[in-house]
Amino acid sequence: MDSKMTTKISTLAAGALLLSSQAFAANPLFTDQYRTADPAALVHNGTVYLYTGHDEAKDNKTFFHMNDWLVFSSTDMVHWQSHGPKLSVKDFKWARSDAWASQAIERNGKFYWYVAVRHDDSHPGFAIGVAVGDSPIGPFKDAIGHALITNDMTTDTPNDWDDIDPSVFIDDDGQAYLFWGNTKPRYVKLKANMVEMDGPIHALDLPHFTEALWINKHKDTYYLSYATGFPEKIAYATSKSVTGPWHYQGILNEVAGNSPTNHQAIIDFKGKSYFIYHNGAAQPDGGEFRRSVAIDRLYYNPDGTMKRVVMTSEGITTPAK
Ligand code: FUB
Repeated sequence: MDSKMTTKISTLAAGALLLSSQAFAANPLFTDQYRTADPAALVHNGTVYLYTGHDEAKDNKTFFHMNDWLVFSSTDMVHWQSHGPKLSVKDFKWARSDAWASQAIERNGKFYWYVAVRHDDSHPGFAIGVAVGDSPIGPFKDAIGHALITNDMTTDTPNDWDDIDPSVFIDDDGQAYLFWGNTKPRYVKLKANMVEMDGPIHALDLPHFTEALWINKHKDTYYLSYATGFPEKIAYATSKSVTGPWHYQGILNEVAGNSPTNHQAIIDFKGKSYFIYHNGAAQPDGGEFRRSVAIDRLYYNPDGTMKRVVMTSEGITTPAK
């Protein structure tokens, strides 16, 4: 959709000119139809599904205006298909507003999409709900008819938006975990049905944690990345177990252009690793409340640490095959 064909002129050592065509997905990725934020990605059957928030604020002065979530897909990280809005605050009868960050995951042929929304007055504050569908692009419906996590379950933070930014993970032994949080990072085990907690909520200790948890495993190491400070950079910690202890490894990504929030998804796809995030760089009106998703390569060091992300405007220039 948004990939561009360029004609590139490069100079050979001999001084001759070579004309070559190259497909690439420039950053930010989607600039025509939607402002997109808070990316989450799911690799399924040779396709990457990208689940994003949808910034609809008219300008960058007031606040987020977010009503629904969008889905895109790609088989090469360069050419993207838009599937449009696939889930909305209105699909959760108990929710009032604010379609904030989300993540989808597959289990036993069903697709569970965890979302942060503002609850109605019966449970003031933000909450985490879960929708379910039979395919990665839905249709999705509220899986349980009530929130999975409500603000009154976590009472040790001063704000009422601490229960946001869900990141879900299924470990090699089949145990599922839900991570989330603003100000304080937390996790809980999920039952195999993916829609009920299985035990107590645990608090994590991550330095200078703000929000935007993302958990991934690469080789034999678990990675917990998150937004730190404000304006936000992305930091990360590593562990040999999904439940920790977590070892802080420093900054992974600097503040993303023209956006004080930063929110990442990290995937391996067709032998390469990718860092998916948002920035406020879309012209002419990108910014704090009108963000757009961008993708750059992520590289791991031989010792398992991550190299700092190099954000580019070119984006992904080599299609994954
Ligand atoms: O998009 C709304 C909120 O901004 C998200 O939940 C945070 O991660 C930040 O990106």
